Amino acid sequence: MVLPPPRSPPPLPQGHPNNNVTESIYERMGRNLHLTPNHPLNIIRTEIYKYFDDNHPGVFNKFDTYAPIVPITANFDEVLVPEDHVSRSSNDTYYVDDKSVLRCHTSAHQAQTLRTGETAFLVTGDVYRRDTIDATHYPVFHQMEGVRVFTKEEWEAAGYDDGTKFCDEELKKALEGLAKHLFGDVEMRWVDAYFPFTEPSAELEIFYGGDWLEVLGCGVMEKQILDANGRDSATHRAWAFGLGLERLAMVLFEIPDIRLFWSNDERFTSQFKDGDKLGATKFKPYSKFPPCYKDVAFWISEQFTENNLCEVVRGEGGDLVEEVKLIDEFTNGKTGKTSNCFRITYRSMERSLTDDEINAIQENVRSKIASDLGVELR
Ligand code: FA5
Ligand code: MG
Repeated sequence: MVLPPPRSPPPLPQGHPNNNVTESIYERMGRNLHLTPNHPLNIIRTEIYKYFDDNHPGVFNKFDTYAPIVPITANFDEVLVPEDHVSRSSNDTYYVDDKSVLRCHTSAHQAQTLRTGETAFLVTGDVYRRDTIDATHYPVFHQMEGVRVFTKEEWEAAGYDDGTKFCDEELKKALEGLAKHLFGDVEMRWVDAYFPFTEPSAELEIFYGGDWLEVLGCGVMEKQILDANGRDSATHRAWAFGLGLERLAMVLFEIPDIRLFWSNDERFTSQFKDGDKLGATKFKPYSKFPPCYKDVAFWISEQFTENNLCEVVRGEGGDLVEEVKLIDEFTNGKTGKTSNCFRITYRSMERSLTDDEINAIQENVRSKIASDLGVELR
């Protein structure tokens, strides 16, 4: 498969003091993996659409080209994220300037889409988060938002007088059905969760690779969001969910590392075909190259965060970085200073790495840590 050339990224105002979008993130914008023919994310998006269309013909409208730069109000305020919520911090979110962010979830489009009069819709797109680094977390990933609004007549006709209860049950049924459609018999469980925009809320986990993997968050939309966007909550209720497309595709195709979705290597891209029978394709690893471990220890300061460290490491090492993990922490009784030791795992999915290459990257990582993170290397 030949990937189409990347669309030119949307204009990104540079130089604003709030702008914390790094080069390596900027490069990912406009890649549109979820719309790339024969890409696993395109295949899973299409399968999910098919599930909803087969079960509810003509009900769901789809939006998958909304731009990822959104107003702060859409990303946070319109979905009731409190002023002091951690997700608003520049440690967690990429700010473009003082008015806009790279959306950190597709929920940023809930209110806007409701306002245009839609009652059942699926919104798919790339989302951006400053986050930790390991096999199931990546700073750019893809979500699909689902929303369905019901009227009082609908839940009463189904024999319910509690619209919230009706929505909650409809939601769980729809998502369990989706998991069955995608994976057949798979072990799954519901876990209680909290989101500012839903009540009650839950997360679905799937047993994969010997552990529980969180694949989605969901719940019954807060009435305030309905009321603010043209649906009187006295006569309307809605369910909403946000799926992690990479996580679902990892389970479906047995893809072991989230970095692979960005690979242009033929040995990866040639393995997936639009329209293949669901469940027939399993990723065949072309080989596992050896990892290279580098530890870095430093005295932390108050401003130090793991997300900032991950950004520095990703900036220097790119997709050669497989994991960044805290392996030791202690506080010196006399000075009161706290030391952290992180282990960085470098591994290419395509070739063997040379010592020289990794040593050079690690040297750059060390000097960036010392100059940018306000810590003292040990
Ligand atoms: C949300 O983003 C909510 N907006 C979901 C939601 C929508 C809840 C509507 C209620 C109603 P959360 O932060 O848990 O929730 O992310 C949702 C999913 O995105 C996760 O379950 C996971 O599958 C995926 N995900 C989260 N962070 C990452 C990451 N760094 N890399 C890859 N996938 C991720
Ligand atoms: Mg979650």
